[in-house]
Amino acid sequence: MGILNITPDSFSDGGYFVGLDAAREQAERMASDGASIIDIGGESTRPGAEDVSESLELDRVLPIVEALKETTDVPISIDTSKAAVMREAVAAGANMINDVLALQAPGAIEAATKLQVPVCLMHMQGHPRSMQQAPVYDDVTADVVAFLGARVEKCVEAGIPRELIIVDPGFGFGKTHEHNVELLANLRQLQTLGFPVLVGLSRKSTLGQITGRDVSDRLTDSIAAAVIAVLSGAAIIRAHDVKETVDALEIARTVMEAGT
Ligand code: YH5
Repeated sequence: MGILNITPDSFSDGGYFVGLDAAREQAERMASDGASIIDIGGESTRPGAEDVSESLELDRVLPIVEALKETTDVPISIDTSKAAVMREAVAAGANMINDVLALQAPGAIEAATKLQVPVCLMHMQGHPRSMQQAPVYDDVTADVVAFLGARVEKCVEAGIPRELIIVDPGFGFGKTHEHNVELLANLRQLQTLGFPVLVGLSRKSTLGQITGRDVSDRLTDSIAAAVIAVLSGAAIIRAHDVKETVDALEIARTVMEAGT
């Protein structure tokens, strides 16, 4: 899953403009580098981020979905927690929902049930604005597994087919560095849920805390984490650097498939 960076530029009339040509170019590159999914969004879910209004999120994201549908056949994932954005983005051609709130926002579970597209349910402790202040767990892996298991059951009860559900431990979302490392070490336990596991560690601070690298210099860190995740059973890797990640994961896949 390639992460599409949408860079909002302010427009002279005070309106809002997103670099559509840059988005198209980025998407084309990710497609030719071997991405299976392109994820749109993300900025609003970074630690400390402020809430974005529904209309602003729609204004930002819909033109990009429309532009990418003209540009590439690679499935598009929409990174949102808002029911209206899910509906409009899928109407515009998005193929998947990536929700860091695991469909807990008002109307989200109903929207996703109606849309019948794959949905990634992510674990987060707390709220993006405050989640990194003092996250506490008794057993982080057990807590994440229990939360995701409960959300999965809610979704299935609501009418989302099991076949459409993906789970994600939510690295960096309400977790200390130690929690993140423990979760990655225990990633295999997420497979007991019986769903594909998505992992997003690309360029995250927890990697920088190990290597001391700045966010602009975490490619090697991210590749190492992606390989560990796949060897621990992850099915989907969310990554900024698609070409390098795809190469590394081809090595991992080849070796995994050669085991006797
Ligand atoms: C995720 O893990 N993450 S947005 C801080 C960084 C680098 C990257 C300081 N959306 C996930 O990518 N969706 C985000 O460096 C996600 N799983 C899923 N499913 C945060 C992000 C980032 C934050």
